[in-house]
Amino acid sequence: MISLAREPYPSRNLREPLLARRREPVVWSCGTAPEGLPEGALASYEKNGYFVLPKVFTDSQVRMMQREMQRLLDKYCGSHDATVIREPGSDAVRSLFDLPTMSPMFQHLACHPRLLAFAQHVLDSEVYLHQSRLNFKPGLTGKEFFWHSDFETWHMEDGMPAMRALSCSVLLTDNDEYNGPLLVIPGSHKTYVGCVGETPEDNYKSSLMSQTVGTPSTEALTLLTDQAGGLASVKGPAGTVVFFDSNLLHGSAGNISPYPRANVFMVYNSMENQLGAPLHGLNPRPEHIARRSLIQPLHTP
Ligand code: 6CS
Ligand code: FE
Repeated sequence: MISLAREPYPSRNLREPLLARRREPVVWSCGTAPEGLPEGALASYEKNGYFVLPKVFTDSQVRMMQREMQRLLDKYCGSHDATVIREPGSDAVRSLFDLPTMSPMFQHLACHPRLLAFAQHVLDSEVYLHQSRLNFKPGLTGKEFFWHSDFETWHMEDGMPAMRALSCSVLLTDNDEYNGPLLVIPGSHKTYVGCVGETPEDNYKSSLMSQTVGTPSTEALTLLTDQAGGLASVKGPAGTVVFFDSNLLHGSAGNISPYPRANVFMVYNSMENQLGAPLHGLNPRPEHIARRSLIQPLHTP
């Protein structure tokens, strides 16, 4: 009798929320840590699911990236291109997806030696960009990102097989307590939260503005926050880099400060973890959200 492989991370077709234990390691490599990482960085990342590297980029490098960000904003602010996501209830640009196709500078950023070395070490393989985006969270109009696990979406809607991906956020503005910094539940990356609620057709057309499907239950959020001993906010000056695991529960509040909270997000996926078929018969999401074709490993220039 051959038993069918059970789905290790079920979601979206559940009658009630579910918690499952993570099957994969957090840090895949057992080798020597990449150069330049502070002592204990990988242990902290393994335990908490995220790690903050302050001021990786100098003020002049940040200014260069801010000018490039403004160039892209000016170019796309009136565009109907699918890579442009607007804020709910306003025309303000919320996100720009697929940065390397828009900007050689952000393609170069994805191959930055310190960013790439961290991703290749943690994922213990060559890596490629599964997704990239600029989240602008404009002052006064930037709305929240409710609690979610990116992996839950990427597993369900993109067919990402395993938790062998990570996000790298480069802060292009200061992220402080006023402008909606990233909030995380430390340690939540070790528990997979299966969510109730069917996935609508073309869900991404609304979920990137406001996610309502694939969001953890109140009980799950409360339990994992209790276990963590509380939430953490990821604050830092522009030029700071934050790495976080694909399954870490995170979100961010709306920005009612008059200043933007603009960050680049790049998702490094292992070359051994390329996308398969989405679950529940969903149609694959577009390439600018989830890369499927022409996949080449990233290398430092
Ligand atoms: O659907 C996605 O892939 C996106 N959704 C969120 C809220 N975070 C990750 C990613 O940008
Ligand atoms: Fe996310």
